[in-house]
Amino acid sequence: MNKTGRVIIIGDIHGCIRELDELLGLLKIVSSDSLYFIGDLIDRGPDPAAVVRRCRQIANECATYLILGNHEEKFLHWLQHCRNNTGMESQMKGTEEFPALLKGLSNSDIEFLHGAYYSLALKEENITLLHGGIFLSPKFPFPETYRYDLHSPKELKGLNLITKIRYISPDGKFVSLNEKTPRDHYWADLYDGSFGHIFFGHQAFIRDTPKEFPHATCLDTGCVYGGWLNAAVLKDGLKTYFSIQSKERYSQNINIQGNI
Ligand SMILES: [Mn+2]
Repeated sequence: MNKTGRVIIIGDIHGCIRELDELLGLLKIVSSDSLYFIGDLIDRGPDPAAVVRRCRQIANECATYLILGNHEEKFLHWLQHCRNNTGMESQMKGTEEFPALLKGLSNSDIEFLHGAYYSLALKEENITLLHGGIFLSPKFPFPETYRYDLHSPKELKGLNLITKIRYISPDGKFVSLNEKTPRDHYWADLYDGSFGHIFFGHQAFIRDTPKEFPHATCLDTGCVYGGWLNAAVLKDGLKTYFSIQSKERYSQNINIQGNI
């Protein structure tokens, strides 16, 4: 972590390369910056391979970190099955785009994805970065810093929920999207700040600025759904947002929160 540079956190890109390039142009990245992509670089949008390549290439310009999104997690899981000839990849749902994506990625791009973090704690800033959300249950692993390729499957047990959490039941359990009831709460409404301020993505809030919660900020402003691509820039205790409007609605979605 560079004390003098900016901390820049970029929301869910989902293959929107034109908007990403525009945002990077606006940000004018310099070598003292630290850049964090909050996950879901791929799927749904026009050119996911180009987005992975750009994120990997920009690591030559400044310190760059990728937070693992549920879409990257699924892609790496799928790839593991393909490489190990298990035949299981054909049974995985939501993998239609992966063969074409794989063709567009270099070994360095795939290595970049493997180096992603389930969660990343920036102690000096008192913030934690993750893609989906967390439980407040004591059973849930403390979301400090977990890198995808540096932990055993056992250590990572339960961590994969970090990429997927949206709703939590009244008794503190993960609720999948199609099982949500009015009694369940969005995790960020309940989060008490115990792990510092959390920057996250995953849930598209279609609006021109990130959605703020008492102790968390959602940077997914639905670029791929015709919304915006946002970056939060932290410097000297101040937070500024940089925003690019999507050029078109690339994907339809059943789970948009609307203008709230
Ligand atoms: Mn996601």
